[in-house]
Amino acid sequence: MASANLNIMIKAARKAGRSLVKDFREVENLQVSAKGAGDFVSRADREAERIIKEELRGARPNYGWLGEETGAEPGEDPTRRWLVDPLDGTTNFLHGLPHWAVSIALEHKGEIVAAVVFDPAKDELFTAEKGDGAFMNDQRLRVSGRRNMIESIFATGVPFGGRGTLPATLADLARLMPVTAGVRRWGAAALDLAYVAAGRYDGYWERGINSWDVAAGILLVKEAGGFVEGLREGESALESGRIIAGNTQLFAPFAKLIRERD
Ligand code: LIP
Repeated sequence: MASANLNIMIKAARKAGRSLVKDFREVENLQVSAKGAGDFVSRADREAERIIKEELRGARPNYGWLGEETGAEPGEDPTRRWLVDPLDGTTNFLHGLPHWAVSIALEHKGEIVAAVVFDPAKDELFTAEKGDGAFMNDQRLRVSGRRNMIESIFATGVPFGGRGTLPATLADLARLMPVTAGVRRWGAAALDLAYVAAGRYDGYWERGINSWDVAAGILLVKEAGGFVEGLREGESALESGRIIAGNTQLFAPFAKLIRERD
């Protein structure tokens, strides 16, 4: 039985999703004009965040806010905060690739307690509340049961545009590729984590990620029986910008391999 807060989050995600689907159809027509699509997607992103903010702050005006497009705003209640990425997978959206999501998380006293990751293109709604499990379209989620790295696939984000984390990520890939069934780089961290929770990926890691990208996905993985940590033991995956997530059996060997460099 979803709580009132989770129902508010689902309503906001679906309303923003309807707006984004309409804009996504337009983007596909804009592929020919190099500049036009970029500006159009920025407007789509901001409109989605406006919709979500209106819904969430209308229902819970005293909660704090952190959104990718509008930044941080403290609330009268210092213990609760929304973390929102209105369009995770922006570059996919820009290029007409149907792999992007709305990500909404509720944080209470520094811990994520409710999560929604909505993929309108595939009509997959991932939800979780602390202690109540993780679901996709009301189907209970469990992380995969794979025990052997060589049978497992992992997701990550490969830095682009001169980001300083590229050498470390390439070194990760050089260590990981020979001992796994492969790596996927699909460009949306929220969905990468949702897919770990759903058992589609066996693990995910990324260096240089924003809290709003992963906040909801972190709870999905934990509520589906997986593990999530920062890149260094004891480091916060939410605040450090570096994350490792995996299923129950593989998290330890996977994290050990990624941490070899650090
Ligand atoms: C994206 C992340 C992805 C990362 C991209 C980008 P955005 O978020 O979800 O995992 O590799 O560089 O940061 O910018 O689409 O919200």
